[in-house]
Amino acid sequence: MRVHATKEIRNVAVVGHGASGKTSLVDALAFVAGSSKRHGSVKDGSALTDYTPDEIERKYSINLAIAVAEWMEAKINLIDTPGYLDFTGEALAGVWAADAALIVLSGTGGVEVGTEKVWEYCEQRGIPRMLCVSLMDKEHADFERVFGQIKERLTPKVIPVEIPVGEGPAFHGIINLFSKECHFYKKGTKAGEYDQVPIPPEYQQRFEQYSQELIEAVAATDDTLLERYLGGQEVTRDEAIAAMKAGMAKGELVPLFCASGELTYGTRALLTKMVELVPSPDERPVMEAQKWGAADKVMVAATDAGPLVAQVFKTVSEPHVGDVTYFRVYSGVVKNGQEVWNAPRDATEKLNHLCVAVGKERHEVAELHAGDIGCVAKLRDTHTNDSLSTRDLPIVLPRIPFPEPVITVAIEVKQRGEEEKLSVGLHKVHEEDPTFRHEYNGELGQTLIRGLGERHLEIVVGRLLRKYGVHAQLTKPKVAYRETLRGKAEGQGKHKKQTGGRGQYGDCWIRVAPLPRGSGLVFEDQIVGGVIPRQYIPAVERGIVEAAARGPIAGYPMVDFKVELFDGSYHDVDSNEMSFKMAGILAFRNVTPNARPILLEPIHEITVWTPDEYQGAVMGDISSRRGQILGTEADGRLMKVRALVPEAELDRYATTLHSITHGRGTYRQQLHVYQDVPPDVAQKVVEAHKKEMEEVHKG
Ligand SMILES: Nc1nc2c(ncn2[C@@H]2O[C@H](COP(=O)(O)OP(=O)(O)O)[C@@H](O)[C@H]2O)c(=O)[nH]1
Ligand SMILES: [Mg+2]
Repeated sequence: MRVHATKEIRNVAVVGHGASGKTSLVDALAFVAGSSKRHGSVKDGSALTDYTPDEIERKYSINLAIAVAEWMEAKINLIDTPGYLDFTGEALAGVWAADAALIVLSGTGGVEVGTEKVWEYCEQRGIPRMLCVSLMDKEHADFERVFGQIKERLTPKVIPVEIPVGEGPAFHGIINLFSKECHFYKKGTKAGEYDQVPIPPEYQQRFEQYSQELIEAVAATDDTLLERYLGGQEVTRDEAIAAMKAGMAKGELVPLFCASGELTYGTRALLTKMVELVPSPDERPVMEAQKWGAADKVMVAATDAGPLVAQVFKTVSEPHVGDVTYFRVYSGVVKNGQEVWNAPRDATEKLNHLCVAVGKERHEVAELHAGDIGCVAKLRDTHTNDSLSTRDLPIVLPRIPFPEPVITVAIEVKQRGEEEKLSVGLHKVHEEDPTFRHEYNGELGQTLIRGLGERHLEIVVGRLLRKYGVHAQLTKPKVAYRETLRGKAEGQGKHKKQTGGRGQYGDCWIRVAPLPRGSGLVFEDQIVGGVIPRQYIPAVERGIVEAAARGPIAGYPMVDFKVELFDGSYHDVDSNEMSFKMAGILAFRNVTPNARPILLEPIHEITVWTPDEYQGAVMGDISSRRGQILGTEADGRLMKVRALVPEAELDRYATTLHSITHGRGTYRQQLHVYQDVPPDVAQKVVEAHKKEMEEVHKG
C-alpha cells in the first residue's frame, strides 16, 4: 500500500445502530475502491471488518476494525464500529480517532437508540457528520420515513443530497442533487457500476423540490453565496460542495445519502463524497494537549513538521501475535522501527513492523504521516488511551472518555485450580477494553466484573476461555447485608482456662446500644478504678471489633452501635492480652442477641431516563422490586424517574429496562443508605445463610 500524505487522508468512523448495515457497507466501499480483492459478507463470516471468531459466530460486530478505501488519490480509513450498546466504548473510540462520521441507518429501522447514542458521541467530539440510509433494497425500506425521523429525533440540519429511485426490492437507482445525475444499477452489479440516465419524468418534481432545498440550505451558510443565489446567479457544483464542506465543519449541515451496501449500489458516489466532504486531518481544529511532567499546554496540529504524538485507541489481543495496538498519529511522522516514548508509563517502545490494518490483515509501511492511522504488534507497556511521543518532547493527549460500566455480576471458575488464570485473564481483558472492570470483593468472597451489558460480559467469558484457557461462569453477585441492633442490652464475657502451668484469665462487662446509620462501631472505655488494667482495654476492643465482623443473625458485619466497657476483673498472673480479647469476643456473642438484632440491606438510588411512553411500565417494574418512587420530571426529550430500590432487587435490571423500553432506557445507580430488611425477606436471607453454612461444613 502506498504511503499517503496528510492532505490525502480521510478518517471516517462508520457508526450507527446494530444491524443498520455498517459492516456490509464498509466491506463494499473497500471492495468497490479496489483496495480489497473480495466482496465479503456478514452472513457467511467473510466481511472484512467482522473477522474475530466471536463476530463470525454471532454475525455482528464486537470490536472496532479498520478497512481502507483508496479513491481519487485519497486514502479513506474506514473505522467500522459495533452498534450494540454493550460495545458502545468501541464506537466512542472510533469517533474519537476520526475526523468525520458516516452515520448509517437502516432503510427499515430508521433512527434507533444506537443512532441517537452515536449522534451524541459525534456532538461531543464535534466532528462533521454524513448520514447514509443503507439497506434501501430491503422489503419495506422507506427513505422519506427515515428522513422524517432524522429531522425529528437527530437534527433539523439534515439535508438530502441523494434520493432513491424505487424502494425495497424495486430500488434500482439514485439521483444525485449536486451533480444532477441519475444512476441506474443493473441486477448483478458487482462493484457499484451504473448507467447514467436522464432523471425519470415521475421523479422530476421531487428532484426539483429537493434540489431547491439543498441549494438554499447550502447558500444559507455562506453570505456571498446567498447573495449570488438570491440575485439569480448559478451556484456551481464545486462551489456548492465547498460550502457544504464548510457547513458540515461548523455542524450547520448534515448531508443525507442512500445506498445498498450489500448490492454495492450508491457506493461510488459515497466514496467520492467522502473524499470531497470529509476534512483531511490538517483541516481539523488544532488540539490542546499536555506536556508531560510540566504545567505547559502544547498545541498539536496535524503536520509532519510537528512533534511526534500518537494516541492508542484500541488494543486487540490476537492468537499467535499477542497485542496489536491501533493508534492515530496526531502530529509528526512515524517511521517503521522508530523508538517512541510512553511518558506516563516511563517506557520506551519500538515500532517494529509498522503497519496499516485492513480487517485482519496488516500491511507493513515505511512511515505514517500526521493524521494517519496505523497499528503495531507486541508493544510491552502500552495500553488503550496511552499517548506515544518522544523523550525530547513528551506529550499526553486528552484521554478518550470511555463510558462507565453499568452492570455488575460475579464470575467464578468452573474448575478448581484456575483461579490464578482467571485473575490474569481478567486483567488482560481490562487492558484491551477499558469499559470492562474487575475486582475481588473480600467481604462477599466473590470476583465481581462490571461492563456495559450482559452481552458484553458473556463475550468476556468466551474470550477468557478462548484466549486464556479459563473455564468461567457468571453468577449472581451476593448482596452485602449488614446487621445492627434495635435495643439495648448488657452482659459479661469471661474467659478462664487452667491447664497445668500458667492459666488464662480475662473478664469484662459490656453494654450495647444502637446508633444512627453511618456511625459504625463506637467503643467507649468506662472502666474506673483499674478493675481491668489499662494495657488490656485495647485487647477487649479488638475482640469486639473482630466478633462484630460476624453478626448474630446471619453472620454479616454488624454496624452502627455503641459498646460501653464498664466493668470486669483480672488475675495477677493469668491475665494477658489474648485472654481479654477472648473475653471481648464472648461478651459480644452473649450480649448482642438480647439487643434485638436486625438485618440491614443496601438501598440504591436509581435514576432512570426513558421515553414518555414507557414511563408507566418503568415505574410499575420499580414498584414490583420493592422500590419507592422519589419523583419524575422531564429531562430533555426523556422522562427522568428517581427511585430507591433495594440492591437485592436490582439483579439484571439493565436487561429488564432494556426490554421494557425497547432499548431506549438508561439508568444510573448509587448506594444511598442501609435500611431494615422487611421480616419476610429477612427470613429468606437467614435461611439462605444457614444453607450456605451447612454446605461449607459438609464440603
Ligand atoms: N438487503 C440488504 N441487507 C443488508 C444490506 N447490508 C447489510 N445487510 C444485512 O443486514 C444485516 C446486518 O448487516 P451488518 O453489515 O452486519 O450491519 P451492522 O451491524 O450495522 O454492521 C446482515 O444480515 C446483512 O447481511 C443491504 O444493503 N441490503
Ligand atoms: Mg457491524
